Amino acid sequence: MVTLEVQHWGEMSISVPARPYDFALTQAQAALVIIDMQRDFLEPGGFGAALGNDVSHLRAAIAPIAATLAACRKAEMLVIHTREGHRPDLSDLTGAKHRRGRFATRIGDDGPMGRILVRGEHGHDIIAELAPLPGEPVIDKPGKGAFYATDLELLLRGRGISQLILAGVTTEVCVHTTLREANDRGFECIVLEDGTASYFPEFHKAALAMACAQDAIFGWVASSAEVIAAISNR
Ligand code: C5J
Repeated sequence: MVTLEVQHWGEMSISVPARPYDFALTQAQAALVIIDMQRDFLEPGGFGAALGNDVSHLRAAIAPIAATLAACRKAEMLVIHTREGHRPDLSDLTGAKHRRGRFATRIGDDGPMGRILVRGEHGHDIIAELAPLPGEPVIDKPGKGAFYATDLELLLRGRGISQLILAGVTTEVCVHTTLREANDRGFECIVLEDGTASYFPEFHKAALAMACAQDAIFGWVASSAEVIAAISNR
């Protein structure tokens, strides 16, 4: 007997040129996760600046992320945004995180964009260029990893997602922590090399190299153009 298997285009895998080898992207099972593209990290006067960083380094990732976001929305893929930050009473901020560092300004203090890294403040929100659309989940996370103390995993599993396209900032901190958390949970991850950024260009480079070392120990790395081409040329 001959059986015909009819597959929806989204269930077929598309080969994305990537490091260390091509990534088989199954669109129906993939989500774009944009990590912490918040004013507090990308604009002067926020958390990133309070830690002594030059925030301008992160802005190069905006255009590649915006292009990937547009392609994923067009393909009707799940898009998830995350924000690092805390409750106004700081009850979800550990003492260790609060005390860390020797700078005068800390999480919860007043800054030019409101209280630093506090939910509901102007600085805590996502930059206008990448603003979530109604219906796109926004995950508020108190830690560096997007899985820690959030409902991200529940949400992904509920929608049958097994592959993540990771973008955002910073490459070696919140993106990498999320990559590692996702990998241990069985998700296949592809990190956008130009859709992630660090205050330290050398850390960005090293973090990407670590992500895909040892034949994809944590996952794959690809340019936004390669991912967009794969999604768009279905
Ligand atoms: C940092 C983040 N760098 N989103 N947070 O503190 O990477």
